[in-house]
Amino acid sequence: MNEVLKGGLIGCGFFAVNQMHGWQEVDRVEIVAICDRDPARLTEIGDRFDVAARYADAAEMLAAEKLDFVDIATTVPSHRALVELAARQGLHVICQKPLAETMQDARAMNAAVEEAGRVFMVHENFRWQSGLRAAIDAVRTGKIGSPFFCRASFRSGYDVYSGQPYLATDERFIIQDLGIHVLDVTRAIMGEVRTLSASIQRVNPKIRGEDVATILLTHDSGATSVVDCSYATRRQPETFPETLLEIDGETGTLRLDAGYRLTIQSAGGKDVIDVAPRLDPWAEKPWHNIQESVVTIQRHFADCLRQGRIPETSGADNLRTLALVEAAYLSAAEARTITPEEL
Ligand code: NAD
Ligand code: 89Y
Repeated sequence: MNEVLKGGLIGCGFFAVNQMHGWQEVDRVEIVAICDRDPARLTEIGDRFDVAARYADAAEMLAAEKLDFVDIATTVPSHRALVELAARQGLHVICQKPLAETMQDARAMNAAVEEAGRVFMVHENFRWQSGLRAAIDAVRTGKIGSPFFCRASFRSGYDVYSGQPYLATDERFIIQDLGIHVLDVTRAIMGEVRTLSASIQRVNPKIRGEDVATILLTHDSGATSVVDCSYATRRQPETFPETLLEIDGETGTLRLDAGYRLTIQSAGGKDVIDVAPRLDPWAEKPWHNIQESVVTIQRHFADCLRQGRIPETSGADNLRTLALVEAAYLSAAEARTITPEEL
């Protein structure tokens, strides 16, 4: 597949700007049409990225345009209908997280794209961040031996509500929005999860959902992880949007510390590596970490389409991450340990 891959973007909101910039960085991919039911947002993105084909309705866009894939950048309530629409049109799909509001919806979406014989991938981009990817690769290549403990920690007081107001008003907040990424990274490093227990808190009285979550995982391997997330942590330096890691393996340890500093210690000695993300010309600190990972994950999607490969963060793979999110809410609600496999 040497020709240009033609994409249509659905949802022209806060994060879509990063996705549009990201596609501009990927060779032989072009977003030829965009869609948003909000005319102001459609105009803003259309003018900024010089896209002439603009639609208020996704079905109309898919009927009128000749596309290879759609990139769905809307919030979760619309994901299932849009993925199924794209599947009916025989298109490849890349969809934002959280993939769906329920496991049932997520399974139906996977089935729809599979039946169409197309590629389905989720924007699960944290595991593509430079620092987290370096840590994943180090563990996968045996630098610290078999890992038996992981702490994956995201603690911040950054104001995410002004850019994403729905985070303050949705019933679910930090696990569904942010913990989902940290759980996914933990899966990528430590393998599949056997049991999960979680406690959640709301510290900020002005929001509806939980802004603190502490999750204990046991893995099929016998290892244990702690995933802790907070948007109520007032500290300096403010580390948004860094996920910090502490991993103990049978022959060494790995730390990903604030400031993108990766330390790997083993019998062979100690390596301290700068894994800071690059700052693309269009990127903005402190978001550059996430912005770089958007380019990387979108490039992976395009590579998979061209090479006929299943993406690492495929829709099917993401069912396992989504099950951890559901398990965490269920565990917190019922104060019991959950086996995500059963969800
Ligand atoms: P947003 O509300 O700013 O933008 C969503 C846009 O989609 C809106 O303009 C809305 O009008 C449009 N829309 C909704 N349903 C539509 C439909 N059926 N047809 C056409 N347009 C429709 O939301 P956002 O903050 O940009 O977030 C979008 C998604 O990106 C969310 O799921 C969020 O969790 C995710 N996100 C991911 C990351 C990441 O790092 N992966 C970071 C931030 C946000
Ligand atoms: O929506 C979230 C995400 O996916 O990354 C950070 C974020 O923008 C706010 O928590």
